[in-house]
Amino acid sequence: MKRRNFIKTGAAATIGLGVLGSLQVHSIANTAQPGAGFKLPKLPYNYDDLEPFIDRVTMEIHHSKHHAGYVSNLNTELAKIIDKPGSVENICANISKYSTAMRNNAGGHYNHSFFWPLMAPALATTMSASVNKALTEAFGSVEQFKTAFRKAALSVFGSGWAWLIRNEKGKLEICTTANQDNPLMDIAEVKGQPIIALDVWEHAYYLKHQNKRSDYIDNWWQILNWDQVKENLSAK
Ligand code: MN3
Repeated sequence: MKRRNFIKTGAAATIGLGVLGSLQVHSIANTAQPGAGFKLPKLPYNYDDLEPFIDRVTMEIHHSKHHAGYVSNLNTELAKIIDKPGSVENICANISKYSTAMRNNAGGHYNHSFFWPLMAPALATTMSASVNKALTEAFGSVEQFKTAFRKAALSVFGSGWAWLIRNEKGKLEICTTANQDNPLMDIAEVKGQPIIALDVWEHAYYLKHQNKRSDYIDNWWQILNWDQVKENLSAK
């Protein structure tokens, strides 16, 4: 193989190799394509596959406009700095060093990349015994977990996210973040490894549910991808 071809192939093979759970990390530092930047990940389903719980138009705008916007703005911010920080997780872990625009857009890219695979067509997956056991041990029962998660998601004032994380002590914990912050960020009040994430920005539900965030949350359990939860739980 000619050297030039080898470099090209090597770069292509490296993109997407950084994996956290099922999150594909498109790391600038790891690509041999200067300026290639982060890319909008494809959804693992069609825009209308989550109907009737999340409508097609909401999914299309959310992915192709909102998430795409975070990716584009993140690449603009990265172009301004000389030392390329690598993966989006690495940017988040050191977010206090960067601009507010980096914080909003690196968070936006990570959070949505993590969120999309956590959904699947209704009843496509069921909760495994191991997930049931982990949630029951941490929260008393699966129902108590859902109640606590719902309460947390409803408590977010304005825009933000609700999370189930494995915290720094290794325990499962529910927390929330404002705007596009996340628990990977060094500035986060509660830090840990995300396992479940729920976007409670109005752009995630307003067309269908208007102001009724509680309806959106209650519907969301129907399309939660329990296989992905299991994978995230077992990720080290
Ligand atoms: Mn969103």
